[in-house]
Amino acid sequence: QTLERTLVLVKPDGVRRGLTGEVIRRIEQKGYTLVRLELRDATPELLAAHYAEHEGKPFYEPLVEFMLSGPVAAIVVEGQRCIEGFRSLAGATDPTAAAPGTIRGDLGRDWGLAVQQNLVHGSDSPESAAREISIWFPSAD
Ligand code: DAT
Ligand code: MG
Repeated sequence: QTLERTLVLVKPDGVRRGLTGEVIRRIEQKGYTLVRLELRDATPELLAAHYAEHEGKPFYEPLVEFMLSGPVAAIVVEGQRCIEGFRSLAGATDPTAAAPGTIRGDLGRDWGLAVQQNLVHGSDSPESAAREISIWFPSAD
């Protein structure tokens, strides 16, 4: 048994399109628990910390700009192997490549939009999860 916590963000495109509930439904249907849930306006400081690994990449500035374009739903999810598990629920980074049955595959839209508009973020390792949860929820226990 590996009880884990992961940080999920419903990105501004997901919140704008009214898909927050659908993402949460899929998380809960999988059997995971919501530990924290908050609608949040990100800040440049928060995003610089969150996306530190991507700083300097060509998509970094547009990504941060997009993440500032509206509120995000920040969620701490708990469950058995939920870090890898939520990544499976989310699907491939590029929504046009994401498999049917996944959040990005089912709900992603190809409007010639950049890859950053892919509805959700999920931590990619136990180290990332701990780091990201402490960034978004500094008081999390
Ligand atoms: P993921 O969100 O699947 O973990 P990532 O950590 O590699 O993907 O990248 C973070 C976000 O940056 C991703 O959700 C969308 C954006 N992104 C990644 N690669 C990109 C690319 N080649 N062009 C545009 N945006 C990209
Ligand atoms: Mg990532």
